[in-house]
Amino acid sequence: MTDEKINRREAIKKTINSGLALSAVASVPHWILPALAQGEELVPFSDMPEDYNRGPARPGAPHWLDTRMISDFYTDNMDFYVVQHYGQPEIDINNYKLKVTGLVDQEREYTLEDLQNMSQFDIDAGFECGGNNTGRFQGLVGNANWRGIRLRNILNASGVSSEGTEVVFFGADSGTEEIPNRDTEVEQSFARSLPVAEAMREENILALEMNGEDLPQSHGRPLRLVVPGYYGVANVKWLTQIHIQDRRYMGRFMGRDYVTLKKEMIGGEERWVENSVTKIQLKSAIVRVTRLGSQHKITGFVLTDGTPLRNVEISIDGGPWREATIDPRSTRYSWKLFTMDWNPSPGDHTLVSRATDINGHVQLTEEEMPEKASRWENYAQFPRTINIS
Ligand SMILES: Nc1nc2c(c(=O)[nH]1)N[C@H]1C(S)=C(S)[C@@H](COP(=O)(O)O)O[C@H]1N2
Ligand SMILES: [Mo]
Repeated sequence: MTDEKINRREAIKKTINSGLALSAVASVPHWILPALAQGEELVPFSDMPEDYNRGPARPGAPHWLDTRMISDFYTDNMDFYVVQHYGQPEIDINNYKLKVTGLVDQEREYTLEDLQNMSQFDIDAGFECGGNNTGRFQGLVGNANWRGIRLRNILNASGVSSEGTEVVFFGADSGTEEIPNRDTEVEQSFARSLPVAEAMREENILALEMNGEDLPQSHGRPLRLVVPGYYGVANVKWLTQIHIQDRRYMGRFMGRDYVTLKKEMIGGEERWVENSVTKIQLKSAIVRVTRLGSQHKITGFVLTDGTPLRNVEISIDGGPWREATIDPRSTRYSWKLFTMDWNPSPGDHTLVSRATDINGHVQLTEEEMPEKASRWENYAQFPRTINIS
């Protein structure tokens, strides 16, 4: 590992582990406080099973966060949620190649070393699975620093021809798909696509590193796409091929799965409309309450598609909305952690948060949400219940 890499990793680790040492310093703003400061206790939510415990991630298996443990700006690589639909492919790093094919002036192939020698940048991006929901207490979520190559540089190196409209990203993982009403099945790779204009956004990254370490196997080693501001499904892991074509890509994860089916008004007519899950919908959720003596603190996260946030507010027991404090480390595409101090009376309480963006869009309540038939994109306000003894 290069010195620069070690220094970056240490700097990121520091923000993850800085906990106890800092908590002793009174002048440190409370948002910096770690997992659990000395004498600080986690207060259980009454809407969670008493024995709820996610435990550590297991190699190869899906994983979600125990969101009560969210306290660090960067989610530890070992704890970041893990989702894949065809299992995790093992890639032989020595023979790894990324191919760029299709409607380009020059098809290309890159070895891992070629990619590592290209100019790098890094970006903070947080995202959730399009299927994240209240059942898992919003645990399919995480925030990390990604480092790698600008997707745009790779596309420009091949030169997208003028007929090219869609960029398809193929992973090394595949699975068999049964064909309905035909006695047959086919082997399909995991793949997603973006229109060329979206693919050219400067923030899109082909990530080689996550939080200062080589990309872990479970998060797409050695290379993954991250599209900041999009749901997790866009972020193709174990990336092996980028293909430019002149049609929409209709594979399973664009055309059948991760398709939101909801009612919309179309020119004055009520219609059911299907759309691929793409940009993150404005969302906040309260995930953690801690207590130091009688002083309580509420913590939550906000996700956006990159549209700046106006504020996030908390209402307690149906009372007035009060603005929470947003972690100043937040960036355009990171998650935004927020906190509020609270001096509760003993008894049962309901806590809920709502985010508002600069365009005045307010996170909706469950009742206000558009009528929806599919299970994707769960961004309604999430009321939590808690008993204070
Ligand atoms: N190659 C590949 N990439 C994939 C997937 C997959 O099944 N195969 N799943 C997607 C989905 S649905 C999500 S939510 C994210 C999860 O990324 P993570 O496991 O790094 O958190 O990966 C996306 N990228
Ligand atoms: Mo997902």
